[in-house]
Amino acid sequence: MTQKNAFQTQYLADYRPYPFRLHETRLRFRLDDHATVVDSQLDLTRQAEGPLVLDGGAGLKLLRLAIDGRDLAPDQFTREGETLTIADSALPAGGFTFEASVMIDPGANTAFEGLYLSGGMFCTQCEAEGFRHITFYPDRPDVMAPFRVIVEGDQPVLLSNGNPLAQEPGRAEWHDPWPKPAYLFALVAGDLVAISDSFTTRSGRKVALNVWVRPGDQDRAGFAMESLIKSMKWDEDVYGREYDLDVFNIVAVDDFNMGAMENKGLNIFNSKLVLASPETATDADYERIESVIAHEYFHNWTGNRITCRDWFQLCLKEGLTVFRDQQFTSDMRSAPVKRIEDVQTLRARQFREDQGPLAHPVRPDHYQEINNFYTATVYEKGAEVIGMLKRLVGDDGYAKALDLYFTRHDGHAATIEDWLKVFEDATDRDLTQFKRWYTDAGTPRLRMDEDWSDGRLTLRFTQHTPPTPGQADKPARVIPIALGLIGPNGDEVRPTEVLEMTEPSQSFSFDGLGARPAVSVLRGFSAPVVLDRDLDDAGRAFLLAHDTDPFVRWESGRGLALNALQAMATGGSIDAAYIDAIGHLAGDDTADPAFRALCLQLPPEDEVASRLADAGVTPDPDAIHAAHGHLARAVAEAHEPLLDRLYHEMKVPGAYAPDATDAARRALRTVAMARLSLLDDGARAAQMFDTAGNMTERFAALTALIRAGKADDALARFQSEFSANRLVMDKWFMIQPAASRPDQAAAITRHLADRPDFDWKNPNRFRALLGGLAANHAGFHAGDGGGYDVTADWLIRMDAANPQIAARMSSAFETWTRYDAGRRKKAGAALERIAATPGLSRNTSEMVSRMIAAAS
Ligand code: B3K
Ligand code: ZN
Repeated sequence: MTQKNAFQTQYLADYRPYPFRLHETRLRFRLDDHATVVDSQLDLTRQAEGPLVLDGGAGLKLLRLAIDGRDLAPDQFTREGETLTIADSALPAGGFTFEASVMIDPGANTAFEGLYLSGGMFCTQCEAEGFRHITFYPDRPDVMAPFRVIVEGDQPVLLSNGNPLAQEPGRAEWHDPWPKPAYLFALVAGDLVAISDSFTTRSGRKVALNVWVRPGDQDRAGFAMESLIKSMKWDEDVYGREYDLDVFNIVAVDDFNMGAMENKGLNIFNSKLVLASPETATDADYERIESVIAHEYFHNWTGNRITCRDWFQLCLKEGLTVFRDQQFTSDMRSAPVKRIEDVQTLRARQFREDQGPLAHPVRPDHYQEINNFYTATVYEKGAEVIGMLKRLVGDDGYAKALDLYFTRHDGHAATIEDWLKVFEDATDRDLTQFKRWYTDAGTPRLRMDEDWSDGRLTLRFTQHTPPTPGQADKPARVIPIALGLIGPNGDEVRPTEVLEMTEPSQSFSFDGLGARPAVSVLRGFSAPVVLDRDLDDAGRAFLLAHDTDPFVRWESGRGLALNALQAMATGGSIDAAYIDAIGHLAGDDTADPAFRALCLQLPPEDEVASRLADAGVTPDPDAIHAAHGHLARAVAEAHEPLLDRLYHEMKVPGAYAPDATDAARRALRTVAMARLSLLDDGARAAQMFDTAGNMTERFAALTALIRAGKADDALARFQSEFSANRLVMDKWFMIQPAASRPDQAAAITRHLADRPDFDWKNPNRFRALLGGLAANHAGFHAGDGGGYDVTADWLIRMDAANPQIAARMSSAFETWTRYDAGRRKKAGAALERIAATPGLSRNTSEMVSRMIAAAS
């Protein structure tokens, strides 16, 4: 990828081990809003030639440096940029203790990296490279040590990693015996209350569990605790992994750059992923809380006990931990529904990334700013790659390989090569070709052609991966293709088998078939590829009705919808095949309501644009938006009585429960309501908004009212009812730009940004508003450039306060080269304006220069 900016690029090929071994880290914090003092002692031994270099940000005010208790003179060290180098002459030959005292200003830290204040509470975020803003340290994941931490401050609760030692008012001492890199360090101090429980591990260790929240939030923390206990049990049952400390603490904070962080024994969470009550959280929020609590907990083994050698290996912990949290959710809820949801996310985020200038391999080999690589490719595609591996080696092979991984690499910082080697050793397979999934960017296109003669079906597959930045030609990959055959009467004539494609082009034959079967291919989405096959609408409708694989059923309906939308967005008319087929499915009371709800949803407008771009057609966002509206309305008109029946029958009686069964009914009911509100001028939506006792239905109703242009009253009531609840107000800020008419979205965004409660430095609030606009495809890409402009204005402003958030949000522009010349000119100008901002961060600078490079 071309980079034209002043920042340095880091390369995987340049990895060198740290020349010192770190035996123990001792820290003492004397907390103060603007003058926190951090004393550190590191016990080191030289392992190889090379200077003692420590990382340390410009914000560290140096008070003292010493070796073995003797202060260093100014000529014994140099500080340059973000590094501190100690002169070799100051170091004893064997082991020694390096000491530093620094002063930092948490109250001025708006980047929320390192130690900062959130609503008066001290907290930390150290992954990836935040610890260097706390003190001088070898801030790299392959330097691991046990930690002893003393926290002094007048806050009632003082937390750090590991087990508590002495605790007295104003002072707490913690010991984490498990060697860990600095990115897993955490400290929290504040006025907090806990809901507490305990878990006894299968070997009998009793673990104290706490979910810490601000006073008043306790009644919304119970679901997080239940989720934690389920996760601990599941990891023992399925992966044989036990927890390894006496306490496990979770803390909810309001200002947090991401979802959550897996610090050893002290997970820190964005409060939106902890706090939930029926009145304030949707079913989707509950499901997400359950899965993120699990994800962070699972990191205790996949990430913490076994960490990454360097940040290029990020997918080693993230891909695997996402894969594990997906398995967990499948086990807790409905596996087919979870698989379809994961594929939806993958396509909406990762395929989109792969199609544009930000495409990169699951394991990148260079970066400027690692925080820009916490992406859908590293996470979600990283998980898909593990799913393929499991499919190829089978469940037993996978279990053997994972056991070997845990025994061989426990306590180490590992690489993707180490990961693949355990599979090779455990299963006797050569994974050289498979490794391309880690090193080559891009989504393969897989074409299937069928030939039928004399009872023999021949399937010819051809694969091709389009070029991505810096990678022009890509050799063939191993593609596991799960496949089954369905006879003309709807019976499965061959159950699922996995074909292993390894060549650019390859054929597979099936003999002895009485009649030509329908091919159910890529079952369960067995590989993250774009499948291309000549299948007419009747063929798709047949699979939607008869396939035994729920993913392919859903996919067939989606194929019909995409064909219809594509035709309508380029001047064609409404497609009856889709409308008929979807009616049959929606009315099938034997099918899971969640599955029917998923089938009733239309593919997102952005995905229609992507598909048109793939086919070489310049997408017109307004035409796609209009087609979307027409098709949704046509479904409503054709099936009004059925939708009305579902609206009534799917109402869940009794008290709200966030489980999959009830959530499924609400999903089908709310999608029926949304379709009907296109015909009844929002009447059913207004009724649902008034009477619903839970946020799932209220929020769905509010969304439908905005789409119907009837939301003024509901928005005002929602705002006055929830003005004191930040998380609910984030939904209010998000849905207005997201669901409003595209030609009004930018103006609505500007208007909301002027409100005093648009607390833009809070990442959730900022993401709600600007992310809401970005989610409105035709609104963000409005022809007058208004969506681009308001986004650029706010990215520039945010970059000066919080570079990570600005850089991440800049990916709203990642598809900009798909569109017509007029839009490209406006989006390009907005990107240039961001790039030209004086003092722009490395984070945002890298993102915009990669996106601008796509134009040339
Ligand atoms: N590991 C953290 C993400 C850290 C992001 C740093 N910019 C959360 C997670 O994936 O579990
Ligand atoms: Zn993670």
